[in-house]
Amino acid sequence: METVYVVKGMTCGHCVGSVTQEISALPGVEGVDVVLETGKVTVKSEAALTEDAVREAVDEAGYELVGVS
Ligand code: 9UX
Repeated sequence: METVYVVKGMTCGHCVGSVTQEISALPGVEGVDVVLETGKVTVKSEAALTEDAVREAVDEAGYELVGVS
């Protein structure tokens, strides 16, 4: 399944790398695609992730989760 999150605060390619790395480390994640310009982070996973787990990963990277759709 795919879930789209919105992350606030990313401004460069390194930010994208950090968020990608942290979310990729969550159990069950198969792919992460970040669009820097919009802050949209599409996460492909074999099962639904908890919003808390994703929020924590984003937080760990130094950014803020502001939306899920
Ligand atoms: Mo550099 Mo991207 O501090 O935040 S990693 S702009």
